[in-house]
Amino acid sequence: MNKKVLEELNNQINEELASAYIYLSMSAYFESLSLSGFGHWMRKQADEEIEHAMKIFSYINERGARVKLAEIKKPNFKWDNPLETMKAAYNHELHISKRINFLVDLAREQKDHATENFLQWFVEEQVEEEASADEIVQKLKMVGQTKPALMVLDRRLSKRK
Ligand code: OFO
Repeated sequence: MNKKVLEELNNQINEELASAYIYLSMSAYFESLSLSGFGHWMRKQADEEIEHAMKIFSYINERGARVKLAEIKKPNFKWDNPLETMKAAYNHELHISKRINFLVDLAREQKDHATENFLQWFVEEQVEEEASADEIVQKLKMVGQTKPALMVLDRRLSKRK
């Protein structure tokens, strides 16, 4: 496997695990506000991020290359309010989308067609990742300081499978 592509795929494992860490921290923050529906949603999000990391982990192994794990960056501990937390989640997904696009460009440049093809799943997934975080940001903007509406949204988020 091309050296640069391998290095960046390994970096992406780290990015995905760091995403899981960020969302777990957000989950704990929401739990501390007694917003357990939001907390649940974030835990599910963290589970998905670990799946993303493991997809790349398996792919590298399948290609006969070597997975190299690195330190995971400490996530933020506190946010100002639910809206700011969800905005941070949305911005984080924009960052991850940029990373995926960069990886696709790199695979293309290095003529690694298998990796370019493998990454298409992530390209699609990022559309969904951005949309689901943004949807909650928009709803929180509508809810504003209205507590009952926030509780309704919290209940809705608790249903995430
Ligand atoms: Fe792995 O998509 Fe979110 O970060």
